[in-house]
Amino acid sequence: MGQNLTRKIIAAHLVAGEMKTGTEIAIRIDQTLTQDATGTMAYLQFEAMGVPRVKTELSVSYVDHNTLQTGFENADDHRFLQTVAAKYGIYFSRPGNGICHQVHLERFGVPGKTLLGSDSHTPTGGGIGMLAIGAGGLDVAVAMGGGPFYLTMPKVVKVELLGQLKPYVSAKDVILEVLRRLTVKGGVGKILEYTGPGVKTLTVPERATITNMGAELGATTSIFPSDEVTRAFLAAQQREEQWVELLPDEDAEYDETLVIDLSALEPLVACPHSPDAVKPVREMAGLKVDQVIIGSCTNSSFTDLVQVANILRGKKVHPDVSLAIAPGSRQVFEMLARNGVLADLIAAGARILETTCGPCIGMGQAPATNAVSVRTFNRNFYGRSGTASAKVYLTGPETAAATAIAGVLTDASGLGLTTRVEMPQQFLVDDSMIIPPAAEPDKVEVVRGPNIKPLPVNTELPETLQASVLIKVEDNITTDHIMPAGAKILPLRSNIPAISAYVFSQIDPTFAERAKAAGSGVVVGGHNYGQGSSREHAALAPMYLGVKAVIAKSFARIHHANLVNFGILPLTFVNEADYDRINRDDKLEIRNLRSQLAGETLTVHNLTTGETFMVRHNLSPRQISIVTDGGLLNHTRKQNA
Ligand code: MIC
Ligand code: SF4
Repeated sequence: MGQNLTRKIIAAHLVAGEMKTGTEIAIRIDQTLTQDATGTMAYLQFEAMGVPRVKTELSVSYVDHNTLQTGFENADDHRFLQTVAAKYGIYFSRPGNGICHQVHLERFGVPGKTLLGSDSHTPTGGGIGMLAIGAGGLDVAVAMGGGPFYLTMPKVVKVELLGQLKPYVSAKDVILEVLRRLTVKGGVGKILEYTGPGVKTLTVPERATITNMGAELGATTSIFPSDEVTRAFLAAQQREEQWVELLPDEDAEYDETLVIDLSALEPLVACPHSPDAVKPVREMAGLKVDQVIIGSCTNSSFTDLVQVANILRGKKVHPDVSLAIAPGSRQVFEMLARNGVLADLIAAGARILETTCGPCIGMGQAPATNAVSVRTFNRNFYGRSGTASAKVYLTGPETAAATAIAGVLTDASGLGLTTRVEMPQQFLVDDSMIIPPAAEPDKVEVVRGPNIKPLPVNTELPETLQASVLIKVEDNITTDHIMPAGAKILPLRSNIPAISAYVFSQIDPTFAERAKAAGSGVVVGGHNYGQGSSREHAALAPMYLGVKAVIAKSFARIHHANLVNFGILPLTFVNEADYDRINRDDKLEIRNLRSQLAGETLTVHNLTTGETFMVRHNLSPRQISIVTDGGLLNHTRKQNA
């Protein structure tokens, strides 16, 4: 039987393990990317490793998240990132150059290469045929130092695309349909590989929209083949020489199959507060809308915004709607300015924002109390917009633009669109906002502002672990619940003592105080605990507050890895009914931790109720030593000593 594309790329990069589904493998990483909100920590960790220069083929540091400079903190971090990049051999994409995933696709992505990024939407690169995976900053730091990336060998799902999208249906609707079918935990342990005759009808930016938002399935990543469409994209970016054809074998085997008829799709919307709460726009049409925002790494490409302009041209934004538009990159922005499309957007009444993540991560444009906000983004988690009472709906650009004019949620099928926007033959290429590493790195001094605090280090796990249940939460808790972002908290990303005060603050503002007082704590969670972002702060800050273990029904991939990296024990219930028998403030005890970890299950004593229950760990021997040593940095230090 033939091989699928995913297995071909993994095989070409495999450095340890066997490609057996569910077992731990390690792969070589060709490229890395970081963004500023996770990057400061990643580079502090890289510095701690003592490697003089990155060992990857290419590493890029982007500034796109923390760009609202309401105090010195973010600007200080940018300066730190720029000097670290110069010193250690990393390309630096300046603030204003665009969102990391959009710029990486345009200027650096190469089919068949592996990309590890400290951002969960790194799979955007799958649109160009890369094996692009999101991870915690520490894993990315290790990869920059030349170390492999460890992951569980995933199942490969064949997503067969048939037919062709109607002019008013977009790539966003394809991924919303996948989310509707698989849910936010349906992709855990899987890679989605897109195949079939429908693939060639989608441009690279459209493919990238689909692989980008595959992150919301909890998937390891998503990937498209590299074909003539990919070649045309690279040629338009003046990088045709980097193209290689990459296809699955004709008789390739897959673990599962999903068939999607593109011709049958209609405009879809994800309702509050989850990307998988998907319905046809038609069913929700007429809902009064207060805000529309178009942008983010999912839907801010040149073709997306030209389509938006085609809908807005000659019309005005509804008087009750605030429309904001953030182009995804400087390339997109400048092209819109030069061909006059920007003028159409301005004339319609759009508020044009910087080419950054912006409102997607709560950096400005928080909606009004109880407002309905329609966004072309990928996440609508509770509170993420900055307004807890707001209701955020996720749609494609056509629906968003039509809605901005009508003032109510509007199905784009009635717009009379007859063609889809074609990808340009030539993009405007100007890399002057990407600074190459210094020619004389020894002369570069890394500049650290007062907001950059040293990395806290964990201690070894004790033989008998005694800890109080600090909080008990339900299914699908996101990292935005655990460690919120937004304009107020994000500037503290390089200051763990300060940011830790906000852990779980949206659910229980007393958490941080109680955790500190308890000294040693446990978090109890439901299914898919820690879904969403790659932010390791959702492990690092709880660790700083004394959290020693998380007992959940199941975990999201990146958060599970981050817990291990910082020495917090991730455990799952053997019998899910035991979740109901634990209460906040119960005292739990795990005896003989190391010998129990040598087996598959552990006994937990609930000292408060007098009951015992069983938990499971699915850690490899390597991960067991990392976690018991108090995290990867301690573990590495111990091994080197
Ligand atoms: C997000 O979309 O949640 C973020 C902000 O890009 C995060 C990274 C972060 O928290 O810094 C992600 O997706 O990993
Ligand atoms: Fe930025 Fe939003 Fe994309 Fe995260 S999802 S990288 S915050 S645009």
